[in-house]
Amino acid sequence: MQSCYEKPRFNSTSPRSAPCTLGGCKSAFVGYVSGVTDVLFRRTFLSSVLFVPPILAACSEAGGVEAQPRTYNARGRITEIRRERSSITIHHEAIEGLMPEMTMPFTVEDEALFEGLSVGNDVDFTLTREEGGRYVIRSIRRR
Ligand SMILES: [Cu+2]
Repeated sequence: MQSCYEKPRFNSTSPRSAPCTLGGCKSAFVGYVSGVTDVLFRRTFLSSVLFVPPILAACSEAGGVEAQPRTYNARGRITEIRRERSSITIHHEAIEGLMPEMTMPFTVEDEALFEGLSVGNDVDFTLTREEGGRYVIRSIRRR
């Protein structure tokens, strides 16, 4: 496959391949669909290599969408409240895409979420799975 990057410049004193220029390479890819495709592919590939990593890095630094953990909706019944441990244990129904029905403790980082809750309450709640596998309740309310 011919490409302007490999086309020798016969009128040059340098034996090395010439870089692509409008004047020197135009005839090289006019009429060569595969050549054009190759050039476009190279440009796309180079764009990806050169520009995507900085964009991803910027997202990470800014706390972009990709950095946020997924949120799950769940429901169940409170079986234990350990406010001093920032923990509520809930017998929850199956959480689609996460886990089957079970009784387990959840971390509650926001003190305000404990207000009005008692053992035996049926609740709807949302949780996130943090790095390291910790499950944190983000919102909870009685049904
Ligand atoms: Cu569970």
